[in-house]
Amino acid sequence: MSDAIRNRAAAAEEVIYEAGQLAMRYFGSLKDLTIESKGLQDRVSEADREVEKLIRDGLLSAFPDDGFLGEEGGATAEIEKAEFLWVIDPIDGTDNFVHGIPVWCISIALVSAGQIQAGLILNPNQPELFIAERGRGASCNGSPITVNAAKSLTGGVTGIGFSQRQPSEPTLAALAALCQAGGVFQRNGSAALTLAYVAAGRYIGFYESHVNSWDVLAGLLLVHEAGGWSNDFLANNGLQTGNPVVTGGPGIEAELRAICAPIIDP
Ligand code: LIP
Repeated sequence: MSDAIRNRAAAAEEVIYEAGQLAMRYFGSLKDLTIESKGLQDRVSEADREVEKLIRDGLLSAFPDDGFLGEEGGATAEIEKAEFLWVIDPIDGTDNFVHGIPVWCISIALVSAGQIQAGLILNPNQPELFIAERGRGASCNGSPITVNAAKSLTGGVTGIGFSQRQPSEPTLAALAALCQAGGVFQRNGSAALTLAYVAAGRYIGFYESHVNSWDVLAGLLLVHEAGGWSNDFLANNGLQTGNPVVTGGPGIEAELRAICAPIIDP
């Protein structure tokens, strides 16, 4: 782990807590929140934008040469040339947030040399801070976490993601196969928080037929550093165009990859 990565991860930990305090202030006054639609069941509020601005200003003031890719504000110039790139979802689970459901989080990922080097996910509602740095394991509020040891899909709950931005057939086919295999599922509306829960062993796995990089990069590093696996999300320009995601603990890899084949190879 280089000092450049360590210093950035430490700075991100300070920034994410400040962002969490701002987000909770907005969450506590939803009646005053301006909410807009980005598309079918895809909302954004001033909370998303203001939290992302706080994170962007905090990180780029400390590391002005870094690149930045945020869900709401987009990308700084030529992110593919940035030695260090921040990938941010200011509020993942926005639909829960704007409806007063305390199932949302803030996700910050650091990418360098084509790999996710650090990931931080804060759920200020608990509060729980999940952190991973490549090669240094994963933790929740400072305690080490590991993926679930389930040996089959019957061994726990599989998280699923779904939005109207994607055709439903592949997701429904995988869902049917999961149920026929004796599994159960839960959609909580936040890919990032679901991935943090996979890393902590609370869900045995997760899949969604298409997500954006800002939804999942921090969570995927958490899962890998907690002993799990995933498809190669960054393949085929996943950073800028998104990809399907399937991930989980080692004991269910073959089974979950098989039922998600319609999603991974549509
Ligand atoms: C959400 C994702 C989730 C997806 C939702 C939404 P957002 O991100 O985390 O997996 O199913 O439709 O896109 O928009 O709340 O940041």
